[in-house]
Amino acid sequence: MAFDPDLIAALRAAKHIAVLTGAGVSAESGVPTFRDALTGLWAKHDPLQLATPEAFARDPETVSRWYDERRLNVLKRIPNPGHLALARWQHLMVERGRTFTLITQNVDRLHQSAGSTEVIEVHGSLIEWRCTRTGRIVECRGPAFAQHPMPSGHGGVLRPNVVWFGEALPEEAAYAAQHAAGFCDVFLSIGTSALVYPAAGYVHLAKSSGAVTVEINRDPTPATEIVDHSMLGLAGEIVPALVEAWAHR
Ligand code: BV8
Repeated sequence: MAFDPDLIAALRAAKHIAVLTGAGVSAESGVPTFRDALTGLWAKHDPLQLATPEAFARDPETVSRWYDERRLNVLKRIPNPGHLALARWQHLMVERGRTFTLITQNVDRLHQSAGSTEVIEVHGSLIEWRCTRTGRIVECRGPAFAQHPMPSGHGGVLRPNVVWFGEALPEEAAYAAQHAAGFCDVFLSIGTSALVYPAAGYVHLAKSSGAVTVEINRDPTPATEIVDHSMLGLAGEIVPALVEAWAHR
């Protein structure tokens, strides 16, 4: 796979690289992308209507079932070459005394399974659930919940520790993501429809801060016309080839 020499030169010169990933990076691991997440049983629901605090308040059983089903699916999935290449890239950058910040909208923890560290999860995680009364977070790696919603044991019920539409991003994650986007030399948006804010704004922040911007995505998105380099295709194919091209002089 051939890459624009200017892109490779910019990546090799970069002291700080920031990456934002979306569901497209996990698609090849068998995790439905956010909008496909409703195939089969969930075809009748609109994700924007399910992934909200109002939906959980109105119909906690349906929302709890949907998230528990998604949780059980991601627990069965393994990282794909795209995840593994990003983890390798981070370690090689650190070895070279440079920084590599991975920001993800994904809630499946596959980046961490691939070996990425200090992953900034701007939309939380399906593996963590939290008590609606105390806010206490528990990791849930077990079988399907016996009840929907599950009692937390602390006077509330368990909700997924994800960011729903209309909810603020976790403060620390939002700050770290914005800082990385504003200070990087190269920003890559990979496998995301670039539709959901504030995450979709990071590529614009990077561009206005003088970074070289890159998009790797199966389909064009609103970000496609503003980035410096756009590559259409599968993350599991393009990302490993890009890291290989960057690593070898
Ligand atoms: C906030 C976690 C304010 C949950 C997600 C009107 C009313 C209410 C809110 C708003 C509004 N207008 C705007 C807003 C703000 C809203 C928003 O942006 N809405 C959009 C729809 C317009 N944002 C919010 O509400 C955010 N919060 O604004 O809070 C606030 C401030 C202070 C105090 C209180 C409140 C919170 C947004 C977070 C929502 N949570 N996920 C869950 O998972 O259930 S969003 C979810 O969808 C993802 O996390 C992601 O962010 C988003 C899009 O998903 P993608 O990852 O991009 O996946 P998608 O399926 O869309 O696309 C996949 C892409 O991959 C495709 O382009 C495809 O081509 C590509 N692809 C597929 N396969 C491959 C591939 N590419 C490469 N290789 C492949 N193999």
